[in-house]
Amino acid sequence: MHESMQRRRLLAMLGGGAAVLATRPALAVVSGQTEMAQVSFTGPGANPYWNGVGPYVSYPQKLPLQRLTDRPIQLETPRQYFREAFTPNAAFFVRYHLPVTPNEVDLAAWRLRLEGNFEHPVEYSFAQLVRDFKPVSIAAVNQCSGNSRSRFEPRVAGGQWGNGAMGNAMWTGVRLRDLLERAGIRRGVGWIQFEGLDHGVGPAGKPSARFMKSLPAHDPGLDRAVVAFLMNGEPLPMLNGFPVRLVVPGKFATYWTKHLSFIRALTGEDDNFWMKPAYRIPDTPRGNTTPEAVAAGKVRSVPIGTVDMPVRSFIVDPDGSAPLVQGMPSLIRGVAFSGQGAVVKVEVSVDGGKSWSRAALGANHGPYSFRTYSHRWTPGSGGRYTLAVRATDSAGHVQTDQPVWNPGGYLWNRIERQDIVVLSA
Ligand SMILES: Nc1nc2c(c(=O)[nH]1)N[C@H]1C(S)=C(S)[C@@H](COP(=O)(O)O)O[C@H]1N2
Ligand SMILES: [Mo]
Repeated sequence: MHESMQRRRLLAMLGGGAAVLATRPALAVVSGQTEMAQVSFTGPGANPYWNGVGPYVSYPQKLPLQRLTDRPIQLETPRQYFREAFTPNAAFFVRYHLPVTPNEVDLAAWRLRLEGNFEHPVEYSFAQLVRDFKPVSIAAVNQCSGNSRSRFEPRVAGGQWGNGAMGNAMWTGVRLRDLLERAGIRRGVGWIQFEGLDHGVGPAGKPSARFMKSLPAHDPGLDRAVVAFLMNGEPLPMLNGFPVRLVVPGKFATYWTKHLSFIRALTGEDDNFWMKPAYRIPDTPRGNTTPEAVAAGKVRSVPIGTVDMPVRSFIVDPDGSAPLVQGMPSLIRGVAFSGQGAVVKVEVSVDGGKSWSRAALGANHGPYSFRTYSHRWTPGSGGRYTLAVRATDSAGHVQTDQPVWNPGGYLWNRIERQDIVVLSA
């Protein structure tokens, strides 16, 4: 949609009685048609499925997604929605940490506040954000730090996501730096903190915990960051952060604060629970360590925001649910991305990773987006095959077969495989 049309629609929404968007996630519907058998894979092996194994549940503004937990709400995107570069808003995964999340936001009353050590602490209405700044759009992948955590061996605590705790969207909004520059960051400010509207009893047992995340004031991620009011050209679904969320292209989703309402300039380091001990990775190559090293207290940790997302690629089709047929052309396809440099190459293997062929890349939507790939393959004989895919980014990172292990279950990016059967013709 044309940008000025989007702005007109948003402003119409402000004035036109639809200022309150109600969603009521409490009225979630378990879809009888698509609910899967409840399988459990609590251990000891890694999850063998592409997705996690929760039931399909439909929340307001959402298609049936795979539910991990309801309080806080965690919903995983099923595999088939990753055929396209842009993930539909209604299928986009959902992750919260606190049980009380907004069902509605009154746009007439809502404000984005810049407070703390700014020269000019200031607050903006939704209309001011839309009207008074030059909007920008960027395609970027929102991926949970714990995406694919259920692959970890030995298993680790935390949401047992398959591969569906990620999604790509075209985000439109205001450059974070424009807001920070107008407010003026005072000398001595080290960190910028972000907070949304959700709250409730947190893991530390505090009854009114808030989810707060901070990045260093000079982090290059903040130069790319956008305070987004549109997702794929539409207002954000409530569960994805209506009315605005922070988008930090290249960084893990934990920094992409939903319902963003407070931006704080801090002089000291932020050591709230969500910065320490949560969301930290070993200060080692690939964030890799061992249970033994952790038990021995030998692992120095840093916030996961210290790194950008490592390169990954996924097989969406074929998914192993039906056999292919000897002599019949088929399409191996999926998506790839990296937070550390644009995807420049995707390779596909039909022999479990022994030999590789270069796949064709789909349209380029910028370095932080999903890039689709496809590879036409005509199986020459019947039998069992293991497909594999690996991507390379512009910084030269290539996916490997080495798994990663850390106690948080973060940074998984091993080469993906899919077993399939080919029928003899
Ligand atoms: N306000 C708020 N923002 C948040 C979170 C949260 O719990 N509260 N979780 C973060 C994490 S860890 C993830 S993975 C993403 C999930 O984004 P989504 O729900 O739009 O998919 O939101 C991030 N932003
Ligand atoms: Mo996350």
